[in-house]
Amino acid sequence: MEKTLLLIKPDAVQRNLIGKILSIIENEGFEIIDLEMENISREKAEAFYSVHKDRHFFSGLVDYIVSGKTVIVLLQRDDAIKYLRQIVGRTNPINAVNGTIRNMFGQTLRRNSVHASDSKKSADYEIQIFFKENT
Ligand code: 3AN
Repeated sequence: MEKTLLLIKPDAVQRNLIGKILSIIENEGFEIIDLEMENISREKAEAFYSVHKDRHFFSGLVDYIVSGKTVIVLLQRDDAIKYLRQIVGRTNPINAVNGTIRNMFGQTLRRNSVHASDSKKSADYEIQIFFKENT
């Protein structure tokens, strides 16, 4: 079994989509191992998105993720990382395939409702930011 991290971002939390998104995740065979809801601190957000620190969108991305509550979900499933990316869909909701989470709920490139770890290396890094005891 593989672990991965899902964030339900402020745009989705504000629109009462937590239940809908978690229900999709559970129906796709993921086990929710741990879950937290928090106002992510700027320090944690900058660490979380540190791979993007030199990109033009970095400060806007950090401002957005600290702007409201986020639900942080530790998931487990066979082939969890790749499978979650598949059901989440492309980064920009405009490009996300029909039926994917970002296609159904995403609003803009920034307000794209969820984050999913994109590799084993980033999953390990992202999980220890929020769930130290599970790594
Ligand atoms: P993904 O979340 O699909 O892995 P990344 O890691 O490339 O996508 O980007 C992380 C986040 O940064 C995205 N979810 C999106 O909100 C934001 N982002 C990515 N590219 C841009 C861009 N060109 N302009 C503004 N925001 C962006």
